[in-house]
Amino acid sequence: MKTALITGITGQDGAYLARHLINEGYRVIGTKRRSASTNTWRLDELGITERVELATVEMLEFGNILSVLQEFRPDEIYNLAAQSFVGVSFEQPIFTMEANAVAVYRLLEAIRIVDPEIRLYQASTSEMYGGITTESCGETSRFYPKSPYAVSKVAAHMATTNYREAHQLFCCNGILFNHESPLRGAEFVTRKITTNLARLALGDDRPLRLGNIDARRDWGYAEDYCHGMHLMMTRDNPADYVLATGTAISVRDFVIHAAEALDMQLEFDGEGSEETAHDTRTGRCILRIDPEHYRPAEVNTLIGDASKARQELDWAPKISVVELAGMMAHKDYNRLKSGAAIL
Ligand code: F7E
Repeated sequence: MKTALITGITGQDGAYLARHLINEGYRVIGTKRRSASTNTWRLDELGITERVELATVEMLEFGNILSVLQEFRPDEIYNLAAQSFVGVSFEQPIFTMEANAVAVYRLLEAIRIVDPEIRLYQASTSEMYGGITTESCGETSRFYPKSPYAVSKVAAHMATTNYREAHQLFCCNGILFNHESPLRGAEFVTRKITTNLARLALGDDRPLRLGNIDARRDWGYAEDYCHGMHLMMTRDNPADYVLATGTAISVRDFVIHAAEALDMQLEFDGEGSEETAHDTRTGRCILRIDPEHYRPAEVNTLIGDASKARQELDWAPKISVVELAGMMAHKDYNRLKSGAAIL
């Protein structure tokens, strides 16, 4: 039986990946930070809370990481723990660098000391490209990070590549474009949209408030992407792979698709921060622009080219962004209707 260690197991990707690895016959250890209460709602929703073992690890403590590797001797580590909010990284750049980049050095050093045969998946991100182009980005495209988050992820990406080359560790960077699901955190734009539209569909009259609705992202379904992470770790040789759908739509279009799934037909009026959207069927205001959600530096468009993953991993996304918006909107509607809290 192989053992996988997942840092950040309580997040969206950690939960889907844990379920996948359990189904593949792995023993799954998940790390969590020391705190009075650990929120396992995603593991609970997937019905796997009792099937994973949780270990308390602080990624800022080298000794802590070292001892957890010595104790569990994992075959594979999936490093998903991060300060993953791009907007927050402008307010907490130093913590973001510590948690997302220096922590990766700790992990790489711990692997080198404990057992250089341990395989590492590092969660890289499309944010590293920074939207300098509207062309699709692949593994060799130039990085131009536009936020402290993206800078930290470029550093982690480069460190991972360097340990692969300098110390011959089996480590892969998965450069994942935006990936969403009903388990996405409610602060990210897709889930913010679906939770708020579900609330409006159930009669609440406070409009959804968004920032830049013309930003375009290549949104895929998170579960598909977690299968891709595992495929990278099953190769004979380590390499980096982009996972993406190859299609980008705007935040505005995501709102339209999610609204349609809840029987709302939106019409937009006005411009810039004065723009609003109403439901043509009821006349109700559904969306307002709130400049508070604008970012100091915005990534306008991100589109990924996953042809290497298609060819070498036989990986392809199975769910389109329209299906994804509908799935998330319906799930949030049903959650709210049954009185469940939005987490
Ligand atoms: O923003 C715009 C916002 O926060 C998407 C993380 O998983 O994916 C994620 O990063 C877009 C941006 O995700 C609101 O300005 C408009 O252009 O959902 P998001 P993100 O920043 O793309 C990458 C791949 C990661 O690696 C990250 O960890 O939507 N937007 N209005 C808004 N965004 C938010 N959050 N809230 C708004 O009200």
